[in-house]
Amino acid sequence: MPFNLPKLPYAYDALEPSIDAKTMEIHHGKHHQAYVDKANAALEGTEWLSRPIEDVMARLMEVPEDRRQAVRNHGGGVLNHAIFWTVMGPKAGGEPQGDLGKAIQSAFGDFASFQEQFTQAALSQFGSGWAWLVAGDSRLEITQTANQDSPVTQGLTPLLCIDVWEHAYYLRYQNRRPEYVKAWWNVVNWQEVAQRFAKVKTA
Ligand code: MN3
Repeated sequence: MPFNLPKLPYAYDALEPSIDAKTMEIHHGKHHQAYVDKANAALEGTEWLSRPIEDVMARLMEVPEDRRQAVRNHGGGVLNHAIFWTVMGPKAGGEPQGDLGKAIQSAFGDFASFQEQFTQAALSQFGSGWAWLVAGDSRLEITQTANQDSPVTQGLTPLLCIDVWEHAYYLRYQNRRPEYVKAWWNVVNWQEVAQRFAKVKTA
């Protein structure tokens, strides 16, 4: 069973004006699709294709060496984008409540400090990559990955991520990554992030 392109849980124009419909259409329909196709090609004929992409990326070092770099790049792209779509949504934004809100306060002081540190991680990632809020062994952390590397490969559990590849924002924002990141906060789906966090807590 090869990897599939997940259906976007909202319309391409649902994240306007923060993220424009054309960017979403190309990002999901072309970029994410290409990662799916290339990951499938990289693992063709192996049992790895029957596993969830999370497992494949968590066990990347066990993937045969001659296929590993392709899986790192394209399998990472499959997984990272699948997470990215779900942690955004229409009528979203604001601040997390409940257990997640408390955990963020306890790890970063308050929400504003968290937001500032996460924004800094998104802006300071040189070139293509991602900024993440992850759950480590016992605490929440902000981290960055280059290219399509996944925190899952480092044993971390992704809760929230932002894609800072230029393809994620160039049509509307051109080189103005700070404007993209600022607008992106308005589409963060904290309910989804909280659900991810709840799973970590009960695991
Ligand atoms: Mn992307």
